[in-house]
Amino acid sequence: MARLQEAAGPAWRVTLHVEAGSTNALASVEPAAQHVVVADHQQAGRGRLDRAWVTPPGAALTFSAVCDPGVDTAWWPVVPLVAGYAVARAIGEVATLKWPNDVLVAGPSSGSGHRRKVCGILVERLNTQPPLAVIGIGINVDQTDAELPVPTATSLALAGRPVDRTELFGDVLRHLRESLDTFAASPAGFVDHYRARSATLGERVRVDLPGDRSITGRVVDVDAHGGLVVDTDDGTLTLSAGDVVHLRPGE
Ligand code: BT5
Repeated sequence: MARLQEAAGPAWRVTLHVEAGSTNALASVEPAAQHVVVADHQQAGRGRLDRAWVTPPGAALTFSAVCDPGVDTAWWPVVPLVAGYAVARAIGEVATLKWPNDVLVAGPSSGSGHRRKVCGILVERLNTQPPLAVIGIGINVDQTDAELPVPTATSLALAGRPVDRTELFGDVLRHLRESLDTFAASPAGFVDHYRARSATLGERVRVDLPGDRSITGRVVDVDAHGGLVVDTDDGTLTLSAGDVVHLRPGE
């Protein structure tokens, strides 16, 4: 525990749980800005839309950082992108972002450049005064192939990037604080940083939308409010939510 607090630095107050249901749920109970709840083993991790985030004991980094983004409500949709960007920076050049905030790295057997998800992020907004963001971050660090829940996942170890979990934790928090500060200083300008890390810009994609609809097209932009701009046969659409699948040639 002392190592975790030391890695986080004085800007954050860290609470460690050996086992927890969901760190996002725990962090929301008595929310306080700059508090980080960490689980060594998260047993009921939450994804978006009631999906599960599944990690074995001791192999992943699962935590939730509570913060006040310090921006007008209109800019809150960008907060998840800021978090994804911060994690990608902490992991290094090999990491790119699938819109809005999945962090991808090359898979274990992917000379072809096929990339897999190494980190998922769930941002929830609390109606406190001021409103606080609970930024839940799950990073696959040491998992073996057999320990990954889905074929689209990989871990840093499998991608040839072994890293100490505690060091990575400190790096992510440092980048998170830095990226949130950059964002708060100029919310409209943040997306320029994000675009440079995007694996989705320029790609042909299918986007599965809430409510069983999907669209296909080419991604032409991520706008200043974090929206995905897609050219489709029926015109240009700007999406604020959805699951993106990068299509391969011919798909
Ligand atoms: C996410 O949702 O990617 C957000 C995940 C956030 C997890 C963190 S861990 C700390 C904090 N506390 C929580 O309770 N949650 C946060 P989504 O985009 O909906 O992706 C979920 C989907 O990713 C699942 O339906 C699986 O297909 C896949 N998945 C589940 N576990 C995974 C893993 N360990 N690695 C990669 N993919 C996974």
